Amino acid sequence: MAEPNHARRFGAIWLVATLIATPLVVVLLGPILPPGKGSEQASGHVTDNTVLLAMATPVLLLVVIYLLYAVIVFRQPQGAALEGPAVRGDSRIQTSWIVITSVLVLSLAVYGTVRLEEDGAGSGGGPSPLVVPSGPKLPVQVLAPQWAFTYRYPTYGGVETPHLVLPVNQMVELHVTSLDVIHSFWAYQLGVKADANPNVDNVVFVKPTRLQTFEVRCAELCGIWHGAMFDHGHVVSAGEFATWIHQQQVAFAPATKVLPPYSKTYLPEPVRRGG
Ligand SMILES: [Cu+2]
Repeated sequence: MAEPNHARRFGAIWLVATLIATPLVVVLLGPILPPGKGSEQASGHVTDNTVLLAMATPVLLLVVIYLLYAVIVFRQPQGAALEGPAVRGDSRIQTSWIVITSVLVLSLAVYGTVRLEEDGAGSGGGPSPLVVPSGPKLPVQVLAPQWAFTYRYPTYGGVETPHLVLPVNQMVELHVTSLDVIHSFWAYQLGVKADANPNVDNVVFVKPTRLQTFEVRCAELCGIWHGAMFDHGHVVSAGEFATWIHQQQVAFAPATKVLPPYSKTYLPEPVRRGG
């Protein structure tokens, strides 16, 4: 009995499975991928995760279907000792393996670079980010002392607040810095993560696109209460923000007076407190 053309048969099964599964993955799983669509940057992450998943689906199918195909079709008959043809030295398989994997990896590197270059993708861009979004921006300084973030609003008299509140649909320019050891500011639902290093002004842009409560965590081991460096922030309407920031200015007026003047970075906290 003549052997069927396994490569062609397997290729056809894989192609059909890929053509069915990849759109399903994009349509059904894409919308529920993390971190959700809480900001323009977070929505960008969802898009990126969808692209990665769509590219990974044919690869996963290749491995799983080949495994099943081999188990079913290449099963050793009872009592027989058959040897298949050696794949080693097959230049077609070697060439396509190297070409396909190289194209996949290099195209992902290009895609990632382009996406980062477009808007910073919610990551810290250092003191002078390569790309600065156009239009008005609300500057907010994120201060990371051990073990609670605080927030300073330089355009509102430099008031420093214990919680982060942001107006919706407003581009925010976060200036992340530390007053002691290294921390990392991570606002999960906003798709923002930026290192907080002492003496460094790490700038990250984010535009929240819906009213929400989001989580803020420290994402860099920073001492014994690192795990408790956790808080909730809020995205509110422009009107609510105006009311809130005014209340903060009034409530913290005595504290604002004794704070050091607003600056991109500060001396370490013990010096700051002792001033
Ligand atoms: Cu920390």
